[in-house]
Amino acid sequence: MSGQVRTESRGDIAIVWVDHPPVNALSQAVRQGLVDAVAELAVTDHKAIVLAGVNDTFIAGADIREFGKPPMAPGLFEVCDAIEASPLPVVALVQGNTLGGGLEVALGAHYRVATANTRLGFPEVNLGLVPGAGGTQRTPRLIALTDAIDMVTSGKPVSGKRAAEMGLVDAVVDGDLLEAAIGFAAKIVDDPFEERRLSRRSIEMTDEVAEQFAAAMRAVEKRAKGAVAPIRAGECVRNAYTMPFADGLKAERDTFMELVVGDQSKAMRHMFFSERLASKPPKDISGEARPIRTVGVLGAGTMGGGIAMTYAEAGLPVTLLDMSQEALDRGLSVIEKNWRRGIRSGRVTEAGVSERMARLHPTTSFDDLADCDLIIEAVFETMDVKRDVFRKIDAVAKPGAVLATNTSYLDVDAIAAETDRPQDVLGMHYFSPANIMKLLEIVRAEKTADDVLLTALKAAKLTGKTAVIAGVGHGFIGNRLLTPYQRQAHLMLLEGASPQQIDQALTRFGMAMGPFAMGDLAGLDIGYKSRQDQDLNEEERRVYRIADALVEAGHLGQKSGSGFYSYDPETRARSHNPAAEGIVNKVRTELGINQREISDEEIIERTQFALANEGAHVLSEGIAARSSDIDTVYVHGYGYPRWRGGPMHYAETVGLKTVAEKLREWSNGPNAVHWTPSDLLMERAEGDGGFDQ
Ligand code: 3H9
Repeated sequence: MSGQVRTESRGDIAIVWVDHPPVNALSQAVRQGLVDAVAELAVTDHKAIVLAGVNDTFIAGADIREFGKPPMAPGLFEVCDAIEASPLPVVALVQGNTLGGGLEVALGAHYRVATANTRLGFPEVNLGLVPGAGGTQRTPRLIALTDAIDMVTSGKPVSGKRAAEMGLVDAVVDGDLLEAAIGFAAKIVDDPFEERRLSRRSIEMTDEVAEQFAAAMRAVEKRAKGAVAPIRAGECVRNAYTMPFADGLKAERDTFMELVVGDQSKAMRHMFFSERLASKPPKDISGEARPIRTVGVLGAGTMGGGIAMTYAEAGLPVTLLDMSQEALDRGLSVIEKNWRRGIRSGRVTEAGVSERMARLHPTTSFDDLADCDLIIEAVFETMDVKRDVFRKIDAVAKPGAVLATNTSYLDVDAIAAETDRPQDVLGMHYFSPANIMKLLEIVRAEKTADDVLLTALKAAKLTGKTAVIAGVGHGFIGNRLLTPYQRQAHLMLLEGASPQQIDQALTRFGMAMGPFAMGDLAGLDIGYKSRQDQDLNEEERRVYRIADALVEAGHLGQKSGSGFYSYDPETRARSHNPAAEGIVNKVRTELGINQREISDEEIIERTQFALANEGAHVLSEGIAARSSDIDTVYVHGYGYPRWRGGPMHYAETVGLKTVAEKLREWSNGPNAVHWTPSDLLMERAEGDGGFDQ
C-alpha cells in the first residue's frame, strides 16, 4: 500500500484512510493504495470497510495536475470498480469536499454517510470535462434523472442534507463522524448488498424519461453559452439509460479523453490554476496581515453599498459613512431590498437579513471611522474629491488602519501622498455590483507596506473575492485593456459593421455582452463626459464620433430608452434603433468613409488581439505580474468566457506568431495610428512559448 492510503482496524470494521493533503486528490499513489487496500482487506476477518479522508474532507477529485499527461495505472474507473466489487460492504464517510472523482469513489462504495454541510458535486464541467470514472453512469442509477442531469451539467455542489433528500447518501451524521460511520457499518454488516452495486442496476429510457431528458437538455444548452462540456456530460447521462453499464462507462471515458486534450479544457484548467496563483502574495513581500475586525466604507451609493454588503455578509461590522442622512437612508434601503430578494430565492433567511442589517452602522461623521481596521472609500471618481476624502480619513483613522481607495482609474500614489501614512494606503478596485462580482483588483502603490498588501489579500479571502494584484497605472489592468478593445469596436462601426453584428460576433465568441449593448447599459453619456474632459487628439475623437452624436441627439442608452439599440420600457428588451442607424450613416458620410463588409472573423481578431496586445504592454510595464493575472481579471470582471481562458491565453491558443503577424499588418495599415505592437509580444512570438515563460 502507498503512504497516501493507510488502514486501521476497529474491531471487525476496517478504516481505509486517504491521506493526501491538502484536499486528498486522487493521485496515482492514492488510486493504487485504494485498489490494494480493498484487495488486502478482502482476505482478512474484517466484516466491513469505512472509507474516509484525512483533514475533515473526503476527496476533492482527480489530481488536476495529472491531466494531459500520459495516463498512469490504475485508472480511476478501475478503482471505483474495485471498491464496488469488494466482497466486504464499503461505507464512504463523506465530509468536507466530495467532488468529481471523489464523488465517483463514494458512488463506487455501497453506502454513503455524510455530514449535513459536506459539498458533493461534479465540478468537472468547470474544467471543460465530464466525469470520467462512472459518475454519469452511477448517479442516474441512484437518483432522479433531473437531479442527476443538474449535478453533472451545472458543476454546482449540493449539501449533504440535500443529497440525503435526493437519495444520493444514505444517512446524515454528526458528532464524532468516524464513530457514526463505524456505527452505521456495524448495523449493515450482515445485510445483503448486491443491489447496492450501482453498476448492476438497470434503468430504462421510457417515454417519460425521454421527455424529461429533452426538457432538461434544452435548459443546459441555453446555459452553456458555447461551453461544450455540459452538453457532452448530459449525453453521457443519456447513455446510462440506453446502454449497458460497461458501454456507457467506456463512452464516458472516451468523452473525457477527447475533452481533456481539447482547447476548452486546457483553457479552464489554466483558469483554475491562474485564479489560485493570482491571490498568492508576491514573492518579494513578507510579514503578516493586519487584523480586520471592523470595516469602514465611505459612500452609500451603488458601489459603497455593494462593498458594505460584502463585508456584512462575511460577518464583519461595517461603519457606513455618507454626507447626509438622506443619502444613508436611501443606501440602506437599497441594501435591504437587495438582501430581501435573496429571501425569495432561498439564499438568505429573514433572520439572516436582520443580522446583516444590524452589522451596518450608518453615520455622517468621520469621527466614527476612528476604530476601523480597514477603511474603503467609494466616493465620486475625481481626483479632487478623493484627495479631500483621504485628508479627512487621515485625520481620524487610528494608527495601523489600512486605507483603501476604490478608484477605477486614478493614480493611487497621488492619493496616498495626501496622507501622512502612504505606507498604509492602497487601491481596492471592486466591480459593480460589488456584492456579486468576484473580482477585486488590489492596487499596490509605490509605498504600500507589505502587511497592508497582505491585509487586502486577506480581506479578499474573507469575502470570497478573487484577488489580482495590479500596479499603479491609468485603469490598472482591466480598464486599461478595455480602451483599445472598445476603440476597435468603434472603428469597425465606422468602417461598416453594425452594432448588432459586432455584439453578436462577440457574444457568439462567448463574451457575456457585446461592447455596444454594454455601452447602452452603462450609459453613453459617461464616456461622452469623460472624452469632453480629456485632451484627445483629432484621430481619437473621430473614433467615437458616432457615440458622441448619439448622446448629442439624446440617445443615452437604456436610461433614456434608446442608444445603439431601442429598449422596451417594460421589459427592457433590446431591438434595432432606426434613429441610431441614421446617425451611423450620417457620420460615415460626413467622414467620407467608404463602407465595407466586415467579417465576424475580423471582429474577433481585432478586438481580441487588441486586448492581448495591451495586456502585453501592461505586463512589460510591470502593472500585471503575470499574463495569467490578466486572464483572471477578464474572466472574473469583464464577462470573458472562462472556456477561452482569458484574452492572453486565447492569444496563446491562436498562436503568438499569428497575433504578431496581424499586429504588424495593422500597424502598417489604414488604422496604423491606433496600433502600437508590444515589443514583449513580438519578442515572445519568435519563441515557441507563451507570455509567462
Ligand atoms: C475529476 O475529478 C475528474 C474525474 O471525474 C475523472 C478522472 C479520470 N487536483 O482551492 P484551494 C490544490 S476532475 C490537484 O486553494 P480551498 C490547489 O491547486 C477534478 N490540485 O483550497 C491548491 O494548491 P496550491 C474535480 C488540487 O480550500 C490546494 O490544492 N474536482 C485539486 O479554497 C488548495 O486548494 C475539482 O474540480 C485537485 N483536484 O478549496 C475540485 N484541488 O496550494 C477542484 C485543489 O499549490 N478543487 N488542489 O495552490 C476545488 O474546487 C478547491 O480546491 C476545493 C478546496 C473546493 C477542493
